[in-house]
Amino acid sequence: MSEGKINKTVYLKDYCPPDYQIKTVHLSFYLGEEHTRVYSKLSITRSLGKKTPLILHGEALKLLSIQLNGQLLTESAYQINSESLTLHQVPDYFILEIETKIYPQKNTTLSGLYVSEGNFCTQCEAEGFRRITYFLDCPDVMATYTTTIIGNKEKYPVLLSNGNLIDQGDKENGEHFAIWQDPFPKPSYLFALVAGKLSSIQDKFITLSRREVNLSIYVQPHNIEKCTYAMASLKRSMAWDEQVYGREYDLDNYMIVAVDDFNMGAMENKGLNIFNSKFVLANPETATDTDYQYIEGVIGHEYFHNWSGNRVTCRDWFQLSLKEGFTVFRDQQFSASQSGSVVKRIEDVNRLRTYQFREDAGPMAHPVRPESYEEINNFYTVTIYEKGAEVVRMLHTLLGETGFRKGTDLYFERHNGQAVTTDDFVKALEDANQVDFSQFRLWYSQAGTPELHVQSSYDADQQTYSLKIKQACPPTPDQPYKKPFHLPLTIGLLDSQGKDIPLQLVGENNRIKGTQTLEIKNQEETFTFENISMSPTPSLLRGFSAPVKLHFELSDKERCFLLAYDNDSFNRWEAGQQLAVKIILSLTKDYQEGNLLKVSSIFIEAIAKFLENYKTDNQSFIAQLLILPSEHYLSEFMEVIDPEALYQARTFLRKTLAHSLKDYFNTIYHQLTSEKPYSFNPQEVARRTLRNICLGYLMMLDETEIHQRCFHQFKTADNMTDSIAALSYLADTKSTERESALSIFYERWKQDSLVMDKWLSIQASAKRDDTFEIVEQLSGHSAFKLTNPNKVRALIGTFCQNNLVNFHHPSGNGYKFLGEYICKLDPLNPQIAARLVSIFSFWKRYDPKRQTLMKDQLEQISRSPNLSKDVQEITLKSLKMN
Ligand code: B3K
Ligand code: ZN
Repeated sequence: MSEGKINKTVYLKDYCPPDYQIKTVHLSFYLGEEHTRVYSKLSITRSLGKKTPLILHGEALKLLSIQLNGQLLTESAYQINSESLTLHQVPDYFILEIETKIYPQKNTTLSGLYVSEGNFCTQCEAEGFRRITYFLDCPDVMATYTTTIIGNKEKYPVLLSNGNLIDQGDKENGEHFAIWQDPFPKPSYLFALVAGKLSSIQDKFITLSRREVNLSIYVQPHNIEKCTYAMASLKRSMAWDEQVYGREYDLDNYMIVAVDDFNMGAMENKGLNIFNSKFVLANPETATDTDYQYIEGVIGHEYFHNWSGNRVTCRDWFQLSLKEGFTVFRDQQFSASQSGSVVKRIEDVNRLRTYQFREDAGPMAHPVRPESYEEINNFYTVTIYEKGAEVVRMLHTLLGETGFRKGTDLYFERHNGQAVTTDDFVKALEDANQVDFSQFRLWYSQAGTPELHVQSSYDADQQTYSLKIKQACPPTPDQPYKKPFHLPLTIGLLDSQGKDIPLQLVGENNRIKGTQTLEIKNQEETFTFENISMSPTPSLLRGFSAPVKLHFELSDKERCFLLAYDNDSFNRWEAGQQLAVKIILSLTKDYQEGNLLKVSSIFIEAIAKFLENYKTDNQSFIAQLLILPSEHYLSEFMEVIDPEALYQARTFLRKTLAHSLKDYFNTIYHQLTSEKPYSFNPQEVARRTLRNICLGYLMMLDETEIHQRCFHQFKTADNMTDSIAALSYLADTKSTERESALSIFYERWKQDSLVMDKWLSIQASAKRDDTFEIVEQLSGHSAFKLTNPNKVRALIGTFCQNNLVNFHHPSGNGYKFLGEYICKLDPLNPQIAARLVSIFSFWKRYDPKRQTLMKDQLEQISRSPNLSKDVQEITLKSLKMN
């Protein structure tokens, strides 16, 4: 364990409303080259009858002075340690003025105030504000902020903070100032400041009530041409939120700033979002279709937070999913509405089942509303975000579109300006619809992925069909027993023609056409449908109506039938995935046992049918069908994960498909070639995706002619999507084209940091046997920078997280490499280091030899001196030492 420090656990059950409230905050920042001085003036009220001392949070601060009601305090009047400032004697209402000194230029944690590419910016969520000044840094302390920024005019011509600009002007010595005022009370985590040399694009949005909002996107001057898509996405998000949720923007300005050094995707600071430049900057030459989709999604997400997060915020950090789960659900709805296809749902479910289900079954498993944490930054997880969104989606399904909207209207109206809980959210939905969600609330308090076991029976005499459903949820670290969940199970029954049979439950009068949602509440229950004249093929969990694992026996023939006919597109895709999972897992077993590998023709024939109809069928759907389940996803089905066998099995299936369907792939590849210049719209995205997937299959054949074709595509493409697809296939080969392509790409793009991230990650994901050595070399390359999270994710993250066969090489080299990087990174940026530790969290899922090697690394990390809270929590929980 690290020297002497033991992390403190924070418990939900200990929550108390704050004894003091801060009503107004006046901040002045004197930006300097070596340090920055922060002057803060707070008006503070003590809650009635409270006698406790005032304890302000503060970290990495140098206190210069404190005044209470204008009186300078001497050192005996307060106590200070590395985390707080305590004042024992304070009146009921008072003004506190505090001056601190901070070092943004040296701040590599990217939390608090820091410098990225010469520009100042902030990141305060969750607890970064306390690294700027002493404060009650909790979300239930809401104040109005007035912020003055003073800095050198030439170095920092742009000075921004939340709200409205109320004054600006020049000062002496080449300095200037700006004063910003945010009229809406907000928690400190939504505070933001930006100062630097930035250019901007401007636009306007007229709200429903005809108010004009000025929109600006600020970037480094050389990126000014790359902001138009982000701006268009913002305007679409604003219109969508008005239309679908009746939510209008509330300030006169909405500003977005892009920075290169950022710990996550973006931050929803009130009126002044700060973004990782990866989610703002795009043009066809540098950004892929996927980048464009992410930009739209993240811009939407941060914008939607203005209501679900900012106007109504969280009472405490245990309620994080109140804003994140709901906002992810909103951004998923938004993105799906823009592309109009099932692909968004497929991608979201894939992410959930691959990463969240794994988290739910691992040492860091926690409920959507956790009971405790040591370091809150470790709880920005797939459970809070993605499972949280599924929980909101189930509420939406149970209430229907109209009922859900009634509920959210009441929620926003009732809690506007408040810091509330997930319980308040559910209560508003209940009250608006007169329903009882008490059992449903278990989704917030119980961790683990429920499993549904379904059995069916058909009674030809009675013409009835029954589904018997049992649910169970496996134990998780702090919760050995679970109560049954309340969940929506959406189903359909297909007749022999593949048409949905109208459904009527025994004893109910109404006959529902097609899809019906059953409400499951008990550990075991049976639903019987009548007037079913033939034994149907059931389509269960349509649209993935609940975040559960479904166990239901289907024959391969039945799966192929669903794949061909199910009118729920998600389940059509799911039937194909299930077939592929079954085939790959059985190939994996054969590989392990040294048997000959062979693929049955039924799957190949089913795929061929879709390829035949590629002109008329939905191309984006066919593309999804051709993407085999990932090694990550497949590994969840294995008792003991064998990365090598999985990789070989999956590759074997890809090669088999490539050989058997070569002619289709060739034809489609050629037919889908287009001379039109790049444009980003659903049809074109589908065309490019399908065409590039065909190329990927053809590249499995490892033929010179195809290598050349791939190289040709790489060289001639007018857009990054086609160019990078080709490059990534080449990077996997040992062809001569590989080296040329990588170096052409490097020479062309070496000045563009985001494109260089792609160059790094493509090499890190290559399945070649020398990838580890290449990654090691690249970690010393000038394109890599340890202090930049995007670079760390691109190289180290990609190799260790996405290149399973190489990272888990039995030599343990990959593990050692990761262990060393975690230790190097932790003193610089604990949040990013902790993310990397979680890769080791699943060590128990592997064979004993790999287990020992990974555990050794975890133990070594746990022994390093001055370990951060972040890394310590995940390391020790993974080792189960606390
Ligand atoms: N709310 C931020 C995440 C902050 C993460 C702090 N470690 C971005 C988002 O979810 O919109
Ligand atoms: Zn969010």
